[in-house]
Amino acid sequence: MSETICAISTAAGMGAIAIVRVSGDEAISMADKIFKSGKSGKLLSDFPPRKALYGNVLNADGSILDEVVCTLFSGPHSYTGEDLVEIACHGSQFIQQGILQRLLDCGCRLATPGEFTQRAFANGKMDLSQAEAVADLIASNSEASHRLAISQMRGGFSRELAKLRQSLLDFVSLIELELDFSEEELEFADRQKLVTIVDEIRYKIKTLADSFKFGNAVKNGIPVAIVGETNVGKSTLLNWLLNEEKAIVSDVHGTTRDVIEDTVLLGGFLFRFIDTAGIRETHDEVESLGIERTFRKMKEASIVLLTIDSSYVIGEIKDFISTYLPRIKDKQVAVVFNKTDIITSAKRAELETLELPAGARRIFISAKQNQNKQSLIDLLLQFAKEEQQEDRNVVVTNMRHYEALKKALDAINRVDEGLHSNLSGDLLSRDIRDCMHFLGEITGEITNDNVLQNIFSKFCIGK
Ligand SMILES: Nc1nc2c(ncn2[C@@H]2O[C@H](COP(=O)(O)OP(=O)(O)OP(=O)(O)O)[C@@H](O)[C@H]2O)c(=O)[nH]1
Ligand SMILES: [Mg+2]
Repeated sequence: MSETICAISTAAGMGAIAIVRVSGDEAISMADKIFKSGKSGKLLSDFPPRKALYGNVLNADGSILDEVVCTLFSGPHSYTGEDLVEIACHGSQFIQQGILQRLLDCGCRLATPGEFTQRAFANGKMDLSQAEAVADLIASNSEASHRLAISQMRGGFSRELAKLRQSLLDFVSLIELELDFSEEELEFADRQKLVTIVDEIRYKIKTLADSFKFGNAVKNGIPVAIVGETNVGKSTLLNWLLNEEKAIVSDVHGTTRDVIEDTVLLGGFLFRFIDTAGIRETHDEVESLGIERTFRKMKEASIVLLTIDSSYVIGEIKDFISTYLPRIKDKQVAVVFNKTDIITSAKRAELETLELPAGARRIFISAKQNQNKQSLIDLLLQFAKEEQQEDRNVVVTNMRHYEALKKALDAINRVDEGLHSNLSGDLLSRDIRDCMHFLGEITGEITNDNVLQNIFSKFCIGK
């Protein structure tokens, strides 16, 4: 017996139409208490399910609260797997609250965030990774994040995990069969064949785990670190890219002391621009901590904009580039010559011919005078396309899944080592079961209340 819950599923505030959802054993009988069909005055329960019915929601005294359309889905053929009623009413907040209050008076309870989806999970309508994808879909803000969320919600990732778990199960069965017959010293499993199977499984888990870098960039924005010496115009550049006065700009060296970041959608890609504390020698403790963060962000980024004040003397620019550029490994790098509005054409020619290490791109801008922005954006888009050209079937976008995959990978690595060192079957079997356990955590086959609460509390109410 499940408690019947209700919530407004549409966005808070006034809209043309709002939807109130009711789910649980008594959803239909409660709806019957407040809703009568338009002409005939029949009850919702008089009609077959999955039909939209026009009618009225009545106040306790029988007067009309609103004209609505009610849709009935009887369980298990509903989103939650339970009886579910959706009442589409006019979007006045007064009406929405009025309908909700009528339901509460009938004994319904307000749903907690994500409770409808949690019930869908509990009733086997979807696994946990699919439920999480529902939240991602609602939050998706670019073509790519939308594509990944849809694919995960439709079960692409779940199927991949189910295949892996099945291979592991077949594998562990063989080993455990051997254990049952250990007295007879039978070997059912050809060790060499097992090594091949483990290699395959390991490769697949690793591919999934590796896809997280890409998936995370799609969901949270491709991280672009803006780094350079103090006062070169990094914060000005950030504000310029975001079209917003996000960071404080001043001609005092060391203005930015902490990381400031925000996302913006450019040409269909979500970028996360990260402004950092300028690099210089300092005895200021807070500033030093800020500079440490600069290096950390630089390491974590996919793209680095090494920003230079073009008006500095050429020797200093060369020193800076040759000190810091080699430290930026495995990333897309652009040396951004800023403040081109205050340099001579001779200086510019010098900077244009300055030797840069292979792979680093060069671009001239004036963030303050709004010069050459489109070229910078084009360059960023080119980087983004290279970053995201991966054509994977399944991409991991969720940190929880990534953590579980890493643990599964450790476990399967132990199995591999075990096979090579002739580890006994019972120890092998334990590591394989560990690996299955971690994969099961992703889909929710293995879970606990804390994990569930943590996941669903981040949902919107009414979903
Ligand atoms: N002429 C000119 N001045 C600029 C340009 N970009 C930034 N500035 C100026 O340079 C000074 C420093 O700019 P910021 O954006 O605060 O520099 P920053 O690199 O963030 O400095 P820190 O946070 O101290 O590391 C400000 O006075 C800006 O107005 C530019 O393209 N041309
Ligand atoms: Mg700054």
